[in-house]
Amino acid sequence: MSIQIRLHCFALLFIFSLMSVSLATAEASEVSVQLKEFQVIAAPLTVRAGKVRFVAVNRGKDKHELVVRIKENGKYRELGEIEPFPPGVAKDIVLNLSPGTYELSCQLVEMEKGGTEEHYKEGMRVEIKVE
Ligand SMILES: [Cu+2]
Repeated sequence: MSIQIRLHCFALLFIFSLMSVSLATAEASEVSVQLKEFQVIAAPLTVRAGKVRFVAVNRGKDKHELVVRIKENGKYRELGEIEPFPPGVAKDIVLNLSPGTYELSCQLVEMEKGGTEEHYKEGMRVEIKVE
């Protein structure tokens, strides 16, 4: 292979890699999710179907997690999860979602003096729509 052809190959590879990066970024919708005691705040609340990146930030004082579930016939089915992570940290998960109603929640249960504290029951959940 001549040097010139090799250079062309590198240039093409470079262009293709740039194209795939920009396509991947363009495809995914992004939902920002704030977790705190005891609330899940998501924005936007409606996204288009396809790849959705959930960027979760723990703005609380305790560890929280993010569980993504789809609502089917009144029941929830889990699709993905970001394991519990500490305050001040951001984590993300990308899921391929079809149209429907989804729930973002924290399902942590903490042992407290005199009982348990269930983050979900305390209000750590929000529904979003995928269209
Ligand atoms: Cu929590």
